[in-house]
Amino acid sequence: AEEKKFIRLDEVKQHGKSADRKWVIKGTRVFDITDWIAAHPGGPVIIRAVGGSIDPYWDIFSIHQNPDVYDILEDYFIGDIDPRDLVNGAVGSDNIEDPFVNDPPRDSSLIQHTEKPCNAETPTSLLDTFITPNEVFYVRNHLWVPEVEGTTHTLTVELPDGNEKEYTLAELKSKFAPFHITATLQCSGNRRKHMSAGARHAAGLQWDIGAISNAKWTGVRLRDVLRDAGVDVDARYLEDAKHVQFVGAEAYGASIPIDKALQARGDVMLAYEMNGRALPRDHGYPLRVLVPGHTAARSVKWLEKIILSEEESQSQWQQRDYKCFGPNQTGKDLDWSSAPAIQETPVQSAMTSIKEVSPGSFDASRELQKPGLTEDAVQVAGYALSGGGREIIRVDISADGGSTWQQAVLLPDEAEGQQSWSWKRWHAIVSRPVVGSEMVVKAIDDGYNTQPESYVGQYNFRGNLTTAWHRVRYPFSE
Ligand code: MTE
Ligand code: MO
Repeated sequence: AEEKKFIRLDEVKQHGKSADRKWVIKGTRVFDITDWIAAHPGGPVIIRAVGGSIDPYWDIFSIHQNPDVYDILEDYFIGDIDPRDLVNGAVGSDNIEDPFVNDPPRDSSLIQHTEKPCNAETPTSLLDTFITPNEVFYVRNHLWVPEVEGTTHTLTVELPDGNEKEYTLAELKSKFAPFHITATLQCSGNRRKHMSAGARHAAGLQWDIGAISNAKWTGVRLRDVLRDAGVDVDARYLEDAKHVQFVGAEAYGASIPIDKALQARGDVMLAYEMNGRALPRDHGYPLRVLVPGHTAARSVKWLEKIILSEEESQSQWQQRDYKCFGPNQTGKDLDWSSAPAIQETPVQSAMTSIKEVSPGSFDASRELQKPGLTEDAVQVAGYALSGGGREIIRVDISADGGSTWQQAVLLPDEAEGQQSWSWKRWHAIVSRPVVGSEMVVKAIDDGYNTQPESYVGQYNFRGNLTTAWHRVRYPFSE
């Protein structure tokens, strides 16, 4: 029998990212993966783990929990961790690097669904301003927050012919005209909790109504940068360039169709400021894409590379997670390629505040006052949004579960941008519902698209794009 080789932890640590030979630990076993790194399907992100344990990374990238992947690793086995370095038969947790150690601190008013990675929604009480302050803007991270240097950061643009062009952040700022827009970002999973409750359990984070926020963004036009990099942005047809892929510094990636990227009125931005300040680390410092009118998954943070290609991004976030199937189609034996990735989003609305008011006691603005109101009433407010730059033209409110309706007042917020990229806030005063009845909201956009009535018909097993009528039962405090 072959003699067992034991390796000390300190020796593994010396085989980190600057070493010639790069080692990783899986469980208590050591592998020299140097010759395999270039073939890693996930790209150079694997460098992050060398010199230590890959277990915390494999927990995040669950795609690795698969016999084929274990087989690949087996070819590179070089020995076991020396028993003197084991605690109860395992590598002690203080020797396993936490990928999230360098994440930034977060505002305590955010509602955290998971801490590592950070997934936190804006509390309902803070969803009622047109602009969401940076500190309480919802956070949706699939991985850790990468440490990116603002002063030395460069963006690489790869053209279909393989040529590359590089821009430092400073070059982007000085070479191209800055512009700004207000735009809402909404996660595809916003309101998933309602779908789980109203139909059946949908897989994923159980967001309430706060995986959505609105900000004023400053940056340069993707269209201008692509033109400078050599793309014929006015061509009617571009050979080999059907999609624009975005790669984040921590390994996240997604893409959008070339038409959206090049549209003169599409306002796709490489953003470096959010509400007048440098992007916070959680929101992509120092550079992110902002794809207004599309699901927020395409607005890649910590933007490092742009690739023009025939194909969409091959990331799991383009190929799998952010797609919708029929209510009867479930994860087993599903042909993921049969559904397109979510891009533009449907009509959405939600109630963010419901207050009981008595005649004469309104704190609402004057346009909301109903002269002659003599009964107790309810003042309700919320947001409404459509995708693709379509504008919300009407919001309907019902105080009796959807039998009778009235129109809310749309607030005159100053949205900026060439199309409608921001949520509309609305207010209404309605009669007080009878006990046990539901307040309901639905919105309509300028294509007369509206929201479905029921979660059951809208159900999809990943719980994406939950937009069925938002309902709240009276009395409101549960
Ligand atoms: N970009 C990177 N690099 N990594 C990510 O995890 N998450 C995406 C998108 N861009 C993500 C990303 C998703 S799913 C959403 S909803 C938005 O970022 C969230 O943006 P925010 O955290 O600034 O609100
Ligand atoms: Mo998302």
